Amino acid sequence: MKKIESENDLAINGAPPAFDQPLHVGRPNIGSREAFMKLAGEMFDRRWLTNNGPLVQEFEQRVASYHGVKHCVAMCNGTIALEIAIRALNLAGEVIVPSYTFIATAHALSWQGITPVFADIDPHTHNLDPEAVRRMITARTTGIIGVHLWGRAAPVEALQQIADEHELKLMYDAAHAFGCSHGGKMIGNFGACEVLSFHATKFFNTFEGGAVVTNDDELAETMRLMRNFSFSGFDNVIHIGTNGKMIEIAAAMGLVNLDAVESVIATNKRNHLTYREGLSGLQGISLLAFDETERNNYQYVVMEVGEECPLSRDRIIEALHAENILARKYFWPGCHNMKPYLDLYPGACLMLPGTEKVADSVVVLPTGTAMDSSMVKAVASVIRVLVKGNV
Ligand code: T4K
Repeated sequence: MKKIESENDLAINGAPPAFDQPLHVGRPNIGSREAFMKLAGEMFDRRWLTNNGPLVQEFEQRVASYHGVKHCVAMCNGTIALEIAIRALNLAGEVIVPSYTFIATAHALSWQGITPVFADIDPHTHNLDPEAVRRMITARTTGIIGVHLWGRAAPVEALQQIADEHELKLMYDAAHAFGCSHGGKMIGNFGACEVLSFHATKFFNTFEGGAVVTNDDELAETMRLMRNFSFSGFDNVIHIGTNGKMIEIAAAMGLVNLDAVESVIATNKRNHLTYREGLSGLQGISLLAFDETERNNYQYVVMEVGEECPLSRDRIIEALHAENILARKYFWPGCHNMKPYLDLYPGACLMLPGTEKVADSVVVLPTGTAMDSSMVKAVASVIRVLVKGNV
């Protein structure tokens, strides 16, 4: 790691990069390897590798109790979990979603012939704007999928009110919100159900994995069947199903990582505060804040580059990449600007000014256990030199 003190130290000006090895936004956090190997050994001895094994069952119970929710239905990834929740809720026709989200939120609908209708976000929160949701309701609308972007809760009370008024189903893509709360209540307890992702790049991972959490007994049972081809008993299939099962080795990783989850959150919080200090007072640069009265996982460090910043967002990204800091433009350019949605709604950008603004201004910075404080300080000092030097 090289010190960056002036413009002459910057890689875009011909100096060697600040870091020898690339820094990634989604570097996995990995708990005790010994504990993982022990669970893997026991799994091999049992010869039970998938199909609702004991590790998956234990994992489900621990995730449910961590979120204070009745049911956790573990799946092979967050996208399949979204698809199964959507199908179990009988969503059809049109479903309102934000465009400012990972493409999986929209794809999970389109994959089953449902039209995602994009509502704008509030540029201050990056989450759905309830008034924009109201504007997109038509006779074909059957539901709303809110996203708790960056782990900060969507406007759950307002969305519930809209859903109740219009008799719409409401569920959440909570892929970012493992371990977060809203109004003191853990995520997992809002809407009909909420979908978690345990992908390797999430702060809590099961290699690949996901789950639907819900307090609805019937819904949970339907999803349990659907993730296993809808087999009810040995030779009896009762409705359409798929293969969405979590495997035992993924649950083993989850159990081990659950033991480490509080310490990972503490590291993320420390990194967040170190970035906040390192980036303070820079013209046009701000860091998205978390409500400290809630539980947060701090897994995304979201920097916004405003119009007053002397450098463009893309120039900052280019300069960071030259230093081996692989910052990301999540979720640029917005789902509505990617196919097939671009062809479906060619004029959508006019309806989504908040989405366009935020998608053009965000830089997500590396954090997690792969980043110590000195690395975070070094990334912040690169940005300081860049912005102050106005290169
Ligand atoms: N809804 C929302 C709101 C989501 O954000 C996501 C997933 C989903 C639904 C769907 O859940 P899953 O079906 O994925 O469970 C990554 C993840 O693949 C994706 O899971 C995640 N959101 C999204 C925000 O980020 P990419 O395209 O950015 O991945 P990639 O391959 O560029 O990796 C990101 C960085 O992490 C790279 O710099 C490399 C590094 N990395 C990655 C992996 C896999 C590592 O260092 N080690 C690794 O093992 O999508």
